[in-house]
Amino acid sequence: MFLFSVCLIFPSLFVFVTGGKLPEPEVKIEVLYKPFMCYRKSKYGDMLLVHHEGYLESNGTLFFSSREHGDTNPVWFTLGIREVIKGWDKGLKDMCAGERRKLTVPSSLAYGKEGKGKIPPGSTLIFDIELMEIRNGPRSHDSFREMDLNDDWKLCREEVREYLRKEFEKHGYSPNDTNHEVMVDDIFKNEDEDEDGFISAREFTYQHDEL
Ligand SMILES: [Ca+2]
Ligand SMILES: [Ca+2]
Repeated sequence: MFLFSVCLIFPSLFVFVTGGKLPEPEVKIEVLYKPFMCYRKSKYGDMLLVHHEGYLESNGTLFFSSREHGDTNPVWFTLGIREVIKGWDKGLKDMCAGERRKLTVPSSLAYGKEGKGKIPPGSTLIFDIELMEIRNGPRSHDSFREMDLNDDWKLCREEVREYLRKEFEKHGYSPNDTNHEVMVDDIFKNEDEDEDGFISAREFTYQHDEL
């Protein structure tokens, strides 16, 4: 299959010229409990283990509880890579293990106009979330964000090539090494699991081989 991965690396210039982005709606964060001791706070790229309940703001219906079957089924996810709804990525930063928060998430940062399952279209959601544990993510979120030059949450060949060029330059090698193309091929063969011609944040974060 021929994969045509077009990639505009610098669209931010265009955004600037056309007057900038509209402000994104915010998540309302209320801290329900904060432990006295806090050794580390959650940051993008960390893996978080949480218990949570989700309610519809409109009528208070509980649509999900990880404690439905006792305390045995908390959920792991990686913060900041859109593995979960945007409202969680925004609302669970700088949180201590043991902390409990109430998040009020507008639909545009949750399931939007379509809704999902028990969640009707356009629903504002309320979550009661307890952070049980924080672990280091397998790969740095920061390095992904650094490589993703056009901020579209996926890496195209041009971005990976640019990254290699900079890395080689940093270590004093020729920036025009033709081996780079072979390396880019190899990287995509290993990392682009769904073979769509891009390395998504998810594919990047869960890979084991270092770039
Ligand atoms: Ca990109
Ligand atoms: Ca992919």
